[in-house]
Amino acid sequence: VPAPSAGIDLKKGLNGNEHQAAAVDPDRKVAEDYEGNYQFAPIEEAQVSRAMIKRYFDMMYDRAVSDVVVVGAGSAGLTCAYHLATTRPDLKVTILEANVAPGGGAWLGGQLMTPMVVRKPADRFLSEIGVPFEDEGTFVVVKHAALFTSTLLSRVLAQPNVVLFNATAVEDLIIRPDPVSSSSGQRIGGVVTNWTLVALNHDTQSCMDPNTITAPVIVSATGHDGPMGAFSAKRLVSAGLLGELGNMRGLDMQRAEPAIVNGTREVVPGLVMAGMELSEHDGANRMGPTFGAMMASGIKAAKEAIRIFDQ
Ligand code: AHZ
Repeated sequence: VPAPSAGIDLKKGLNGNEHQAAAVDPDRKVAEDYEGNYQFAPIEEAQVSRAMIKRYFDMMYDRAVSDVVVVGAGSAGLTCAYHLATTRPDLKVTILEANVAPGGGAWLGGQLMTPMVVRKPADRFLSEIGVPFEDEGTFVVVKHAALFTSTLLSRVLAQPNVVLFNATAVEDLIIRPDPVSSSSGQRIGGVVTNWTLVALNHDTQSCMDPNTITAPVIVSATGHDGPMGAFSAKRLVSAGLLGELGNMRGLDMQRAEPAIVNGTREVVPGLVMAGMELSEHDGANRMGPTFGAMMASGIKAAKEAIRIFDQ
């Protein structure tokens, strides 16, 4: 760390990286001076715009064809993406999250309280990603759910094969005929996307067409029913691929957690369902504020996705 008021050689940049110097006048020195003369390297507005636009649209161009799309960046979706991306660095893992803030319901524990409870053996995942906890015997407690979510999110985003598009809603599924390999005669071949702010305004504007991402495997982890939740489960019903929703049952921690993990599977060819969305699909109990099943379901969904991809 340079001393306050030390001149910083822009040939090397703030971190000593040669590449930073290329963008600025190599002979200009700027001061990291907290005594009243802090200066920044020069920049033009268009450089800022182009720095974002180019990268964002390059990512969109590249991920229009992905290997696995994870819909929903809650605790189940993010765990799935982490396991997928770290186990298979060769796969293009694309996460779509309707909200601006990824994390779903995992920023807080129960009733807006901060500690997060995780039943064993799912504590192993906390250790894997480096989240500390207090051991209570059969379960562990993370001091703040946000410590889990922010750590997991940072680990996921650090993987070079992961791209996250947040503020982007899945509006529909790509459903193709597949009479050969599918007993239903159809398989899911991708997702239909739109900016969430557009998706929320379909009732107020004339048709605003969406975009698509194709992939051989989609993992849907959109949570239980709500303004956007249980998206794929509900779409499967309206598309005739599922008779009716099972509907989430009452709270029973003992039954709910294993039911969600063991039920995590390819529900329709090409579509794996994980997390609490499954409670709506299968009619499983809810578990309330205990998060181990979300992690284990995410890991199982990743294993399923890899199995399908490798078929
Ligand atoms: O914004 C949603 C959230 O971040 C996102 N999502 C929903 N529909 C979407 C769509 N396109 C893109 N159409 C969409 N994103 O999906 C995320 C779901 O996260 P979540 O935390 O709601 O679900 P989860 O299954 O990962 O975790 C559930 C946590 C719960 S709920 C519960 C109970 O009610 O008893 N208990 C637990 C542990």
